[in-house]
Amino acid sequence: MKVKLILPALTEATSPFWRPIKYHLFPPLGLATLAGYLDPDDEIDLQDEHVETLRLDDTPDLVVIQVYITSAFRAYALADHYRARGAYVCLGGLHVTSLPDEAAAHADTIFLGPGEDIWPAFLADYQAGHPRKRYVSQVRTLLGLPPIRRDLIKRRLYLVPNSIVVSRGCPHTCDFCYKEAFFKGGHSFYTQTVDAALAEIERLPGRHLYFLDDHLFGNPRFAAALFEGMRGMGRLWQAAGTVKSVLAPKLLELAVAGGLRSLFVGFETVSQANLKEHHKYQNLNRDYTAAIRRLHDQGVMVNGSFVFGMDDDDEAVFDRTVDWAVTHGIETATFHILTPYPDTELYKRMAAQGRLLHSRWDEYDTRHVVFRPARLAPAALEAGYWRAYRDFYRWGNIWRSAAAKANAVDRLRHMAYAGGWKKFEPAWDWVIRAKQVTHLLPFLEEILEAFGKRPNAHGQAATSSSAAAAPTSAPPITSER
Ligand code: B12
Ligand code: SF4
Repeated sequence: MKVKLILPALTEATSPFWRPIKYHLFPPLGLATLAGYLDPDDEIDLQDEHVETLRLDDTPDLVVIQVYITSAFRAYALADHYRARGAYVCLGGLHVTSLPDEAAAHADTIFLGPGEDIWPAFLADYQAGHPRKRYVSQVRTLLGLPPIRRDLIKRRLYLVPNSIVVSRGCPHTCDFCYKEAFFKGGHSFYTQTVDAALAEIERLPGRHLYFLDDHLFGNPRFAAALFEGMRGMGRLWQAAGTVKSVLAPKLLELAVAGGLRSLFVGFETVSQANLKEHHKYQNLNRDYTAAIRRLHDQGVMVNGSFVFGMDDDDEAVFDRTVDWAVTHGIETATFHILTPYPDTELYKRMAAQGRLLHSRWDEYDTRHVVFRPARLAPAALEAGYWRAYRDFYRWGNIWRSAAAKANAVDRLRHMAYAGGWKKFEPAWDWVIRAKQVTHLLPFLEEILEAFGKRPNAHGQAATSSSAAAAPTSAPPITSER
C-alpha cells in the first residue's frame, strides 16, 4: 500500500512574516509516530510542507494529514485534492478534534484525540474493508508503542532533529490551553515508562535533545527517575516546565545533573487577576523572581513565555511586561496574543460573551487579535505585541538584561545569545534556505554546554567558563504554547 503522510504548512508560509528559522526547528513527530503502526512493506512518503515543496502529482492509496488550527484551510485543500485523485483521506490532530464536523466535510475518516489507540484500530478496519467515518480516542496509554519511524524524517532539514516526547498532556487546566479539548473523554496527562523513555533517548544520535512535552516535570516521580537515568549520558537538553516545578526542591537539580540547559517557562502574565481568570492556579502567588534566580544559579537559560490581551491588561501591560523580563535577566522571551482555540473553556466563554471577531483559523496564530479585548482596542493589542518584541530585543534592553548577571562572562554570553538570535535572523534564514541548517546544531550545543559550566551567582564555579564567552549565538528554540 502507498501511504502519504503530510504536515501542511500554515497558510501564511509564503508571507513576509514567515520565519524559516522557526519552522525548520522540529520534525513532524506525530506523523512519524503514526507511521510506526504501518506495515514494513508499505511504501511510505512523509512530507513536511514547512521544509519542502509538496509533490502533489502522485497517487497514494491512503493520505494522512495532521491538522493544526493555523494550517486547517491548507489541510482541507490538500485533502480535497487527494480525494479528487481517488485516495482515501484521513484527517486527525488538534483542530479536527476541536471541530470534527468542519473537518469531516473534507475527509473519508476523521480521528479525534491522540492516535495511539484509534489509528491501529482504523488500519485493521481499513484492511478488512470496513473503515468507519469517525474514530474517537478513549484508551490513553503510551505502553508498548511501536518505535517511532525516525528513519522517515529528513534530519538534515531541521535544526533540532532530536525532538522527543515522553509524556502526553499536562496535569494543569489553564482555560486557554489546547489540552482539555484534545484529551476529553480520557486521561489528559500520562507518561511512558522510564525505561522506554531512556531507550528512546539512547536511540537518538548526537548530544542535543529537545523535549516537546507540555510539562516534562508534571509527574515528579517519573521526572526524577528519568533525570537520574539520564545522568552520565552526556546529553544537553531543553524542555518546558512550570514556575511551580522550578521552585520544587531537588527536581531541578536532578534535571541539571541530567543535562538540562534551557527551560521554556510559562509565566504568561504578571497579573494575579489574569492568572485567576484563566485558571493558571499553578502560577498563582508563586515567586517568579525566585524561580528565575534558581534557574540561573543552576546554569539554565530561561525562555519566558508571556500572553497579552487578558481582561486585566491595558495599554501599560506591554512596557510593564518587557521591563519585568529585562530586569530579571531573562535571556529570551516569547510573546503571544491571547487566542481562544475552538472547544477550549476560553473559547466557550468568549463565544458566550459575543467577543469572537471571526473564524479565519489561519489568523488564530497568536500574532493576530481574533477577539474583542476587555480594556484594549484590537489594533492597540496587536501594535503592543509587536512593540514588545522590538523593545525586548533592543540592544539597550539586551544590555540591561545582561547586566542582571553576576559576572562579565555571563553578561557577554547573554548578549551574544539574545542579540545573536534576533539581530542576525536574516543570516539564519540564509543558512536555512541554503539547506545548511543542520550545520547550526554544533553552535547550539556549544552554547548550551557553556551555559551549564557557568559559575553561579554565588561564585561556585563548576568549571572555568572562559571558553564559553565565544561570541556565537543560537536560537532560543521554543515550542510555543
Ligand atoms: C513542536 C510544535 C511546533 C513546531 C513544529 C510542529 C510539528 N512539527 O508538528 C513549530 C515550532 C513549527 C510549531 C509552530 C506553531 N505552533 Co506549535 N506546537 C508544537 C508542540 C509543542 C508539540 C507538537 C508535537 O510534536 N507533539 C507530539 C506528537 C507526538 O503529538 P501530535 O503532533 O499531537 O500527534 C498526535 C496526535 O495529535 C494525533 N494525530 C495528529 N495528526 C493525526 C492524524 C491522524 C490521521 C491520526 C489518526 C492522528 C493524528 O496522533 C499523534 C500521536 O498521538 C505543540 C504542543 C503539543 N503538545 O501538541 C504546539 C502546538 C501544536 N502549536 C501550536 C501553535 C499555535 C503553533 C503556531 C501557530 C505558533 C505561532 N505563533 O507561530 C505555529 C504554527 C504551526 C503550523 N504549522 O500551523 C498550538 C496549536 C493549537 C491548535 N489548536 O492547533 C499547540 C498545541 C501549542 C499550544 N499549546 O497552543 N509548533
Ligand atoms: S498552558 Fe501549559 S501549564 Fe497550562 S494546561 Fe496547558 S500545558 Fe499545562
